Amino acid sequence: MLNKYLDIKPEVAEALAAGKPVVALESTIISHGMPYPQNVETALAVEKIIRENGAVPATIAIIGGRLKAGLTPEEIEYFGKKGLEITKASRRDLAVLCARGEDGATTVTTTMMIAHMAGIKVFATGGIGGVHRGAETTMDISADLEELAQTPVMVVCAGAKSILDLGLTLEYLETHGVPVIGYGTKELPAFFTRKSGFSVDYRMDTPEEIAAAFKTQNELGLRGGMLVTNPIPEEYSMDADFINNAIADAVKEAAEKGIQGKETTPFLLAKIKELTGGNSLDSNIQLVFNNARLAAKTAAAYCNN
Ligand code: PSU
Ligand code: MN
Repeated sequence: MLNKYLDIKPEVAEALAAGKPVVALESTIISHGMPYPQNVETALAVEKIIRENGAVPATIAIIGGRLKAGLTPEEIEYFGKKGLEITKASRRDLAVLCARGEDGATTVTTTMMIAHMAGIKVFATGGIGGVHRGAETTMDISADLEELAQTPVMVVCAGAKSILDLGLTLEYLETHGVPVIGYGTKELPAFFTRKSGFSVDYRMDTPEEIAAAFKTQNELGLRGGMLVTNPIPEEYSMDADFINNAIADAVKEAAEKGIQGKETTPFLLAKIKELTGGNSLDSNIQLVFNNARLAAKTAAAYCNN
């Protein structure tokens, strides 16, 4: 029996029933990750790219207390326009939002949860949350890592921004048994840049190879997801010093202002955008497109496997 709080969009339900590829997409990136109207334009363009690459898109969100696997263009517009007014929903928020009949923008965590309830295997986004710098005293570790540890959904991203401690993030994923794959690279990409100085666990060069590894993980009965990191295309990658200076300033300001809890990541992302201007937004959009292409091809390979 499907979850009584879950609504699967008919097109998505039909694709899943027919064993066709579906790719999940998150809604926090729409409401909290980019400004209006670029957020809506990007979300709609990402869906189009997924279709062009042979899969059905399912943008995930919570609307009026319903868990939605697949949004209409009108619902995407609604999320984009409301922006920061919508509650950023992590695992701990899910029950309260459903019980109250409220809206929620799903993070990587809740998008994985709802994708899994619906039977979707592959999810594309920009960047994931992780272990924050200074976590040894703040204990600020994103719930995204716990979800990767327990929910069998593949997350295709461009690595993580160095607003995080990338070394500690990798250690945490290792402890929890989450394989970290580099697409065409042995180096963990750092979102705006292709390099980070850290290594992934395995390099894979085709969607088929990634799909086969994830299928095997599922067939072995191993719980947990897989993190596929896809470097930003060279032509959109940013100057490492420029972006890292902006990140350092953002982290410093967050500490000075006493920003904490769920506000930390949105604050840092907004600050970096302010400091780096339109360039970083353009790069951000392009890397999401790039991840959508890889996720659609990998979902298709998973279904043919
Ligand atoms: N990192 C980004 N862009 C984002 C996010 C993280 O570069 O949009 C969002 C994602 O929705 C992610 C969430 O799941 O922030 C993590 O928030 P937190 O660090 O509070 O767990
Ligand atoms: Mn946090």
